[in-house]
Amino acid sequence: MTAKGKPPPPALEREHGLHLLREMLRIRRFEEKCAELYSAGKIRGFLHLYIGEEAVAVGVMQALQPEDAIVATYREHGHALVRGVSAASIMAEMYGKVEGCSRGRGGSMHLFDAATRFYGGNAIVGGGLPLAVGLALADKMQGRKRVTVCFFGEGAVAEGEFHESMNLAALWDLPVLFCCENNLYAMGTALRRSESETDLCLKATSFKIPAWPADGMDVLAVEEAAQRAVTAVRSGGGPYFLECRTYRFRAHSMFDPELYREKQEVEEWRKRDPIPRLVTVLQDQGLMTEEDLAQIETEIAAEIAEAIEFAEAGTWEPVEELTRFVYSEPPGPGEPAR
Ligand SMILES: Cc1ncc(C[n+]2csc(CCOP(=O)(O)OP(=O)(O)O)c2C)c(N)n1
Ligand SMILES: [Mg+2]
Repeated sequence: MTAKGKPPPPALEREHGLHLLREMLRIRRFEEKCAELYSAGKIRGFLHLYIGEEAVAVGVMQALQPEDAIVATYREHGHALVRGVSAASIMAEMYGKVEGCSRGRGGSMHLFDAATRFYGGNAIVGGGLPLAVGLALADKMQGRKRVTVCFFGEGAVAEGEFHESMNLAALWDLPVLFCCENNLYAMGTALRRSESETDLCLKATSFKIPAWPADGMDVLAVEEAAQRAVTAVRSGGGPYFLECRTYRFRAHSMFDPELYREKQEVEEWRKRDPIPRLVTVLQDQGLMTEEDLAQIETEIAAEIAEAIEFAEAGTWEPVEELTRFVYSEPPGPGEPAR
């Protein structure tokens, strides 16, 4: 037991530590490349980077099983990558090619992959919360022991959907983990300028939902908190709220001049970058060498290069197909009416 009476965290194993580092680096390098491709006009539309926040998606995802479901926001490239949606199909989606995970129709904000139960990619602030509650309700009604994790920014707490979703999840004891990625800003609006109560865990407990904060810049802390939360939800404890305190190092999107925060503040948070932080832990514990790190970087560079090649070689949807999936199609000969 530690001085505070908490059991010490389990020792970090080399393979697991390297896995966490690889996943965070995959997101970082993938998105750095996306920013370049955006400037080159290869990726168009909106692009919201997760750089700085990687520890949250990577840490939480460790606690999930393949049968669990994920709902995320428009800042979701990292969540999709870690969940197992291929870098190639994500890149093709960003390019708008048919080979993309949403047939090139969604772009950066609408990644979707039924096979990994990755239910978006939602562009509407707060829009994912009722979807997650619906998924969890279906599981509960059908007696399945699955968990739905809903990632959303702290900006969503200003939306009615947040309050409605929290209320129903608590009232109906639904197996949903609300994971709030509190990066302090909703576009250019600081949390303290828009909310009278800035302690988000207090908001959750007002719905009788257990709530805990976690250091969102420390992947090990997030993983530990997520394991605790998911275990509680899976064992029938109803919903749970995890507030991951984090920071985005880049602008809100590619169109943001960042006039609402001081450069000094960004520099302070950069000192807590989750990637060098884990590198230090792994090196201090003798779990990783410089060669390991170089090898991980080489593998990631190859994965991204292949993803770009795949997207470049992809096909544009023919104009005559553009109205497909917009209206329901009449049943074919012998098919039942839809
Ligand atoms: C209902 C709705 N209102 C406004 C917007 C415009 N908008 C896009 S992102 C954003 C900020 C959301 O901030 P937050 O939830 O904290 O997520 P973050 O971008 O920080 O990850 C806003 C207001 C929107 N997409 N949906
Ligand atoms: Mg935010």
